Amino acid sequence: MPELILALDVTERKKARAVAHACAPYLDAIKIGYPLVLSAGLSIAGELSREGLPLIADFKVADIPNTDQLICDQVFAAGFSGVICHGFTGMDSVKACVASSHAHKGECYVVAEMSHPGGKEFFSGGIAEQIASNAIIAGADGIIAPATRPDRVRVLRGFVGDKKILSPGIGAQGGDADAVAGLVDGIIMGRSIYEAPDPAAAARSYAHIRRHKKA
Ligand code: NUP
Repeated sequence: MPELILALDVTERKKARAVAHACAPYLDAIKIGYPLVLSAGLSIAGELSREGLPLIADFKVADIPNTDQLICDQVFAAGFSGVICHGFTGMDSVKACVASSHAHKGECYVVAEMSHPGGKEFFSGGIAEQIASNAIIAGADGIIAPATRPDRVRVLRGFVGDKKILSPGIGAQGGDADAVAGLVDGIIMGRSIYEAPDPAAAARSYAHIRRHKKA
């Protein structure tokens, strides 16, 4: 049953809190990243975590292992329950993110293939498959795979088994929620919820997705 994860990429603290609060009953998690944290400050994490939902830090951490560990330690100290890192940095870097995440009883997700058109330029020719396999060997809790390319999600599922696949790219990026709902564990959705005239109603309208059975 895929979870519905709100990508809260608004850049105004008050709006972020209002949207999170209004949508919370219809969500399974909230994901924030640079747009909100750089505008509102890291303390927004503590404020949003009061909604009682898992809070994922989409910082796409991509550095040497020591720096990765320092970054992830700060992420979890700030109140997040999960972090997204890149996988092209190599096994040692991913392992550092996983180690910090698990030391804090959090989760670590590795970007295997990105959802935008440019995501095919370098995450191609077997690279995404290799990143996905490495993520699993490194002990990650799952991968990020593109809802804009359900065929690729299907392929990557073969490399991650029962680990989670969280999938962005629905709506604003052209992906169709129903096309991937049966393939993934979580659907990440941003603009089609937070830019809607009534974000809570928009979030509620995806309730049927949360009932899909995984194929
Ligand atoms: O490959 C990725 N594609 C993607 O859109 C990896 C991501 N982490 N994201 C994020 O998902 C992106 O940064 C944004 O926060 C969210 C999608 O938002 P939207 O296109 O639904 O507004």
